[in-house]
Amino acid sequence: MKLRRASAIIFSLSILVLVSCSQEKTSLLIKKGNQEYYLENSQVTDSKDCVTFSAVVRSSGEKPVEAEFRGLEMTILLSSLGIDIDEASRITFSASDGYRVTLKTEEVKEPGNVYLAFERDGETMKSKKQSGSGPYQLIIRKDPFSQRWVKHVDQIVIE
Ligand SMILES: Nc1nc2c(c(=O)[nH]1)N[C@H]1C(S)=C(S)[C@@H](COP(=O)(O)O)O[C@H]1N2
Ligand SMILES: [Mo]
Repeated sequence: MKLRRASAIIFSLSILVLVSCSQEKTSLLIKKGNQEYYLENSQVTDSKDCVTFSAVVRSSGEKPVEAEFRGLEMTILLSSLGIDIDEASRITFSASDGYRVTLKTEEVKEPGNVYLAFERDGETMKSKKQSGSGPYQLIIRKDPFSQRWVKHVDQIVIE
């Protein structure tokens, strides 16, 4: 009898572990020198600094469309974490699929240009697995081409 109860407990525990592991984690790593900041999804999406902005999206094989995004301006996200970029020269955005883009700090500092978005047209951006561009996408509003709009950003390195 005891053995049966024990195996029932072990069985339910393993189900619990399986369920929690199958959930996609959407954390973001920001690095500067030996400083490392792991951000949980809610730290980004519930930030008081979130804003809504528009940008023209150019997806391969489609006409450009204006979309409404929600996210954080990069400079504001970094300063809210206490990360100073005044002495930095470049910022690299890497994605889970290996795609990566490096921007000069000056470009990131241009007001109203570089954002990290998590919502498009009122909907949470889906992950690569769910064939979306999220959960985070780098938006460079002044860039007329979208090659540098990194989808599925999971790491930001300041150098
Ligand atoms: N993570 C990631 N981001 C990416 C890419 C990619 O392959 N991986 N492709 C880039 C290119 S070449 C374009 S044109 C835009 C738009 O890609 P889409 O047409 O697949 O939406 O995303 C850019 N960002
Ligand atoms: Mo492209």
